[in-house]
Amino acid sequence: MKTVFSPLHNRRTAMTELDGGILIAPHEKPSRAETILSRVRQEQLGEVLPPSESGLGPVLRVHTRDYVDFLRTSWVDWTAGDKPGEAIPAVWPARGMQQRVPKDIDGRLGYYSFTADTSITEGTWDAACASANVALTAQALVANGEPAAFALCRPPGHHAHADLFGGYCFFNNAAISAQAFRDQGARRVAVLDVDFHHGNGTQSIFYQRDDVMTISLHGDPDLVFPHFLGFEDETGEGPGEGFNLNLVYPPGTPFPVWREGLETACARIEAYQADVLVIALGVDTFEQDPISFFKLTSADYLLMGERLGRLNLPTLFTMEGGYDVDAIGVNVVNVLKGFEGAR
Ligand code: OKP
Ligand code: MG
Ligand code: ZN
Repeated sequence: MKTVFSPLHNRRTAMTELDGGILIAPHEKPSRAETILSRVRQEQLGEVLPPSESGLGPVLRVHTRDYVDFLRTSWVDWTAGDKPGEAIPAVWPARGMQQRVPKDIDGRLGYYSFTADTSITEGTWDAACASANVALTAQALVANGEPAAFALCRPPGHHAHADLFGGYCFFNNAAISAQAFRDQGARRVAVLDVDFHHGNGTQSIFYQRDDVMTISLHGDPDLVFPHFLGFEDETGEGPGEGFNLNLVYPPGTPFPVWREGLETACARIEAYQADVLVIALGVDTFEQDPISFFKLTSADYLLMGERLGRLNLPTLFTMEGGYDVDAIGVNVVNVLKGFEGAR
């Protein structure tokens, strides 16, 4: 299958991630994308294409205008205040407080975020736009008849809500792509999130809708990020009731157990009669991942891909997490090769 990749991902090079009470070098770093790209080339997965410029139209189908404006201007606003470091939110409109957009940049950072782990930096806007363009270019390949395509997105997207950044995510590339499929005539779109973390942004964006089904397998939010969404009793709301599914697993979960969840997910997607499938592809389920607690092996990713391929749907893969850079290329390309082997 074809891969879409932009070197502009590199504009997202943060120095800081607030973790464990100190500022560490971010887990979500440029070498992640470069390692995946090398492996795609080494394994001759297929042609590697640059993105075309999609403009903000398709982004604004999912994200609010004020959020997009905030992201575009946040770095300039931050530096205008003579701040010495990267832009890190530190105050939020919590329970009992006003939900108003403040003028001051510190207030706006909190209003438009849900975490402090994701510092905004000079090139973040450019990279987030490039990442959305990568997703939309791969989406167009699938819409125009390719059986599958790989959007090598960076930064990732699945934690981003309509008007919130966090968890290393700014634009929700999977959601933007799912909406683009709908806008181009697909009747039912399924988004399956196999990243270790709950796809809270994607769930939230489509929670009240029945035209995009959202399913995520992930670590129990009682124990791990994003902590405040992703529980199994979240099944959708209003017209969306029954069109969201969360499959939650404990520390140490190995592939044979995780795979049962994948079977459940696949059965739901088949019953839904989806026209097209978006896979939010994170490989932080890996046994050596530094921030996660599942126990998948590199060989397991071949089997994961093979099962996804047997759904026999036009499929877009958007890249999400995975933080063991030594294995990320092998693991991602194993999913894609397993997928192609099944068709
Ligand atoms: C992004 B993706 C805890 C920091 C939490 C958030 C993890 C975001 C994962 N000290 N970091 O889903 O892979
Ligand atoms: Mg997930
Ligand atoms: Zn993740």
